[in-house]
Amino acid sequence: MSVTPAAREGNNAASAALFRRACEVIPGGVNSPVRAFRAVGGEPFFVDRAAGSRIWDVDGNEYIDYVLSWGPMILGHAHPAVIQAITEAAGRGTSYGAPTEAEVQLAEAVREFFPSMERIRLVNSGTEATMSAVRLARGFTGREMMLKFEGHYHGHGDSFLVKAGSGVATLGLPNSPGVPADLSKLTLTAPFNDLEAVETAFRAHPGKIACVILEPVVGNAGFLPPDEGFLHGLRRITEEHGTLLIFDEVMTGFRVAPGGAQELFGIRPDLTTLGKVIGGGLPVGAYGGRADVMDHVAPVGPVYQAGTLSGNPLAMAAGLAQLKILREENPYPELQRKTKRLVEGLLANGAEMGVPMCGGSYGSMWGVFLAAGPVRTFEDAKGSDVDTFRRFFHAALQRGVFFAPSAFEAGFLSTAHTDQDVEETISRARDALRFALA
Ligand code: HOZ
Repeated sequence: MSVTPAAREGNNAASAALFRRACEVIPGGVNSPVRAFRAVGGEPFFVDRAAGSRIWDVDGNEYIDYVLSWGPMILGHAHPAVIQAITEAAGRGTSYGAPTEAEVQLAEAVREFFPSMERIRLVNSGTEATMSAVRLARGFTGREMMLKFEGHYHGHGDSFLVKAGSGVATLGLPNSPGVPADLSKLTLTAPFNDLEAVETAFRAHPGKIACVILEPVVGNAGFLPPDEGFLHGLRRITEEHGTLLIFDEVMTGFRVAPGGAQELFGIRPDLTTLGKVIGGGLPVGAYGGRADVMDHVAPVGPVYQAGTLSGNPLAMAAGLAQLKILREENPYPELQRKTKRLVEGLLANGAEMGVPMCGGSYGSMWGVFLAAGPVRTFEDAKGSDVDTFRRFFHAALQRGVFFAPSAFEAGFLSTAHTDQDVEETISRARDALRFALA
């Protein structure tokens, strides 16, 4: 694999030393595979601190951050109101294992943004949310199969590790050992944006499919928007077959629009999963939806799901503080304007240098591919120029811009990113692209 030398060349000794230590005690030196930079080569930097639109590594290098903890930091890093809320909550104790008002408040706040989530169960991660939603769909319908889309990533639950996106795609692991074959057989897949393939799956398995789950705007295979009519088509097909439609809005929630993709495209899914933004950077997930379905969850119903740290008071405080600001300040038009400008600038760089590039954004979620496009499916995404992307990624990092370390991940923008940050990024990215092509 040809990549540029390790990023921050000449000034990465502390990160390199930490990575060597980490590799001795942590598999691959990281606690989540994409962080290891395997898709782009070289070694990850280790973070010292972050504030606003910036993140600093332990060698003192500063980056404009478009990863933003993979989405949660919509107000930027270390927003004072969020930090204050966490600090105050911590002073009252860090976990109780008994209900609190803050859990009710967060569930109510989420429902204001997502009216389809009539009842909500709070969990600790997006993975927990999706696993629980699928179990619920199976319990509610009495059916065992589920349908997902190629390149979509719904966390690392067993049933989802079939043709998954994100790190699974990045590392070229189509499926994961350790997932029982009998379970994988229950996961059907279809290409994204292909309603005919979905119809075919339903014809082949009549009365057997409990749910269709998808990222309505994909972030884990790069940024892939749905074709016009695709989501409405899924809604129609699932209704016809008595199958639950699950929108995994862990990435899109509060990002593509305040009320996620369901608001943007005007669809009411049966169940929704959330994470990231609702925790303000602390570990939180949620699943929710139709009351008659959610009332099958224990203790009301028989579908079991539980968690010692679910509804953790620190996470509730962080999430509430963040959602309060989103509701009161409505930063969405500004976020959208800046994100559009960023993508437009990156694409203009490509055009200037004759590099085939395409991309887009909704709200503050965005992505570009080194491909002429259109990129509509995971197969299309895999056809993009990943080698040039690797060199571009490192060249950008060396110029102080942190893009996602994989061609198959979406980017984000926060309210802390200024117009100047965006223009600076476009200009540094122009230099980085020139270097990557040289
Ligand atoms: N699954 C995340 C990207 N879509 C990566 C999370 C992480 O590595 O922190």
